Amino acid sequence: METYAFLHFTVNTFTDKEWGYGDEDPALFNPSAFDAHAIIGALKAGGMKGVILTCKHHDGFCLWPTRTTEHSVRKSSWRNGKGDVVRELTEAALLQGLKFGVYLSPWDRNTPLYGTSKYVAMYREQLRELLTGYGPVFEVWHDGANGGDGYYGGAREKRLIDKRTYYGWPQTWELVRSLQPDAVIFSDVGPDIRWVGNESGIAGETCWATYDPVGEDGGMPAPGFVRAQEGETGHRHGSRWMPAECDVSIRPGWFWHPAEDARVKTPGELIDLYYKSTGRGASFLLNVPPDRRGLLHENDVASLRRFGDLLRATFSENLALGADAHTTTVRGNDPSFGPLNLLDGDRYTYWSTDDSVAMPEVSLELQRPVTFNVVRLRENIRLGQRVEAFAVERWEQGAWKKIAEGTSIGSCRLIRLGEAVTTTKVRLRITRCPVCPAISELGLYRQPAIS
Ligand code: FUL
Ligand code: CA
Repeated sequence: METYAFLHFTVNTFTDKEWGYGDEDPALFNPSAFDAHAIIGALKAGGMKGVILTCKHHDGFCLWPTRTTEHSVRKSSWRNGKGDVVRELTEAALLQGLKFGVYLSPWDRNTPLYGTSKYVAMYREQLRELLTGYGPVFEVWHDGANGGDGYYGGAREKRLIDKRTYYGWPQTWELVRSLQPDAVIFSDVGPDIRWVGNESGIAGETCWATYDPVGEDGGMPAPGFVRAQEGETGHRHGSRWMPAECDVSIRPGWFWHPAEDARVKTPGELIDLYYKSTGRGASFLLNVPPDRRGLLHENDVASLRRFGDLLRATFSENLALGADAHTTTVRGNDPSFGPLNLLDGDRYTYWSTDDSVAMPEVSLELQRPVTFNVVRLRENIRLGQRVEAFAVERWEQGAWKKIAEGTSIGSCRLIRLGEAVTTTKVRLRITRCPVCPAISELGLYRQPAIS
């Protein structure tokens, strides 16, 4: 999906905190003008294809009227205790064509049950409510944070759990599978997609979808207990398919704080992050926190919109369209593996070669001189990540001249050139690949100036 949004919203929005202790009065949650349609509309203008909501953050307050605890919107003053943030957001998302995802914090600083097996049952029941009551869910997000200290029904103490065994993750994942088989499950250890290992929104310059998470002590890993840095690049010969997701906030904090209204990332900074996440084959999960009105702040909305406009302006036209494509070799001389598949806008039709040819070249002869500053490459990701190194060249004064080189491609590799180049021919050389490549796009684009 490449780009989707996070919404961090709960009692913290009203207490100006990042982590609530769990003793917050539910009445605090009282957005004055909550408007799910406005929030979803602003995310859509920013090019977001889905939205993941903190249905419950570490403080334990539930944004939907759960049957599992009293600590929810039902006890709040918002909509006289009859409101349901999850309901309103899922309906607005459905209407505007965004997918919906669930963040449900495994750590719960409110419930007295935390630390016992009864809490694990409660957590699963909360998941069951969210995964059965609100339509399709595209992603389930399991955080790794467990700080220990909390309210815990009044005990106000430190409770430590064994991150590897307490939650019984395999069983919880089975539950998600049975209720929402199409949802991808996120955590530090997958099983479907992995944390990239930082909260700056940046994947490794080389980034593999394959990965074998390792525990902090070199042994068994668990959410909140991994050698996180290895998530940035993944492992070339990893045994599991677990692409990276890059989460980052549009502001310094995850929740809205009045003091950060002037510290919203600029469209240029967002574009930069897009190239360093989506452009390295990972996905970009951008947090935009609603304020006390229950709306996205004007500064965030403006930045998002400009970001979305820039992406649309850049990628709406592949300047290589209409080019003649030449290659020394096509798999089985079969046109269905021919190089025009690079230009058809379909990320699963691809150019490939015979099994014996792993490092081929393809050149595009453009109909007229074309000026571009972005190159987009894609592999047919259904056939795995094959390429380990490539070079892009342009034709200049009767010779090929290298303009870029890189390593992994994956589902999307974006190359930004320092300055725009104008040429009539472009060549892609696969310079390291253990098997025949399966390339589905070679696109040339022009990004307009940012301001
Ligand atoms: C972290 C949490 O502790 C933060 O509050 C936030 O939700 C972030 C996305 O994940 O682990
Ligand atoms: Ca294609």
